[in-house]
Amino acid sequence: MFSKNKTLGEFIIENQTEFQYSTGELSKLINALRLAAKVVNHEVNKAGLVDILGAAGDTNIQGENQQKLDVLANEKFIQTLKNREIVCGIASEEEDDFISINSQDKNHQNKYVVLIDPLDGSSNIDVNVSVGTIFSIYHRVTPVGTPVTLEDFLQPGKNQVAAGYIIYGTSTMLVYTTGHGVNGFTLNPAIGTFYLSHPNMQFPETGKIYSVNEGNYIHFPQGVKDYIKYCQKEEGDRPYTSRYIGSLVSDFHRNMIKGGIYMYPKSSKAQKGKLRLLYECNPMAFLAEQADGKASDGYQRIMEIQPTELHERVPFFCGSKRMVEKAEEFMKS
Ligand code: AHM
Ligand code: MG
Repeated sequence: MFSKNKTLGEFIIENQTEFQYSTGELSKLINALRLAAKVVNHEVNKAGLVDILGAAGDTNIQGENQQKLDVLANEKFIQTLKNREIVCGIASEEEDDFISINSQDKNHQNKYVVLIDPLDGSSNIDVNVSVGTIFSIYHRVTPVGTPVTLEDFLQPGKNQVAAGYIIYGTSTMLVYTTGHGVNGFTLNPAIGTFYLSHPNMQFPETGKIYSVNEGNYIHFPQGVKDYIKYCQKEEGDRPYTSRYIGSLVSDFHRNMIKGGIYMYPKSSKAQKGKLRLLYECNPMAFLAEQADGKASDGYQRIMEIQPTELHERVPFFCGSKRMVEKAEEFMKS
């Protein structure tokens, strides 16, 4: 189908030279994520066929009911990264604490930590709606060869060396950036290979889609209410259209292709919003900026925020540059 297109494997090798001091470690790490993505994709796709649906009974640190596939995806990504001994630490939205790898081994030279939301939007699985995996990669700040510490994970998003997502949609795609633009690869399931199908992805400068859970409207800050009314007003290129899947990766992916804004503001019910800075907002913000878009908490750049805890939440406005700027204008007034 995409026989003329580059495979993800080929693309990774070709672009390895982008990193001046690269030892190939980051390439290997992205390869490991690609492998885990294929395994999880297989599981997600058969979710409708086997008795794997429903809550696993556990609740994660945020007090949410974990679905079986969350647990499974979490295991697959962590296992793959551990087995390949490719990172020195992992933090997952589904784990209370970070995981230190090979911390006893003083010869362990791995430099990178991975933060991951193994299966975001998992409440959509039972109804056959797209879900995604989000990942974020940082260079550790503590010395190589020592056990990782919390400090290695609590870095502002601007320190990310790579970030991406896998969308398990009508087709499965892996979209990622290493700080040199955003590229999207589509999985050909027949042969299990990702092909470069969306080179150099970019948000249109503005768009006509706004994505927000309007069920929370009365609880939103006045700035958000006013911006929503602005989106709905008949004037110029408005009214915009409302599209909300409730699956961040899917809403982001659509808006990046078509032009739009995604918002998860704070509300009187949730003072810091819902989305997690480290596992969801920072990686999406890095992708957005690399794709000519913008990501903000309503007032400042997401990637400037200094995290203070692993599972910190933050209000999130992300998408086409001009639309996010407009939303910020309303927030400020
Ligand atoms: P999750 O990490 O528990 O899956 O929650 C994150 C998801 C996002 O994918 C989505 O955009 C948002 O939660 C939807 O939340 P809501 O149902 O409150 O609109
Ligand atoms: Mg999530």
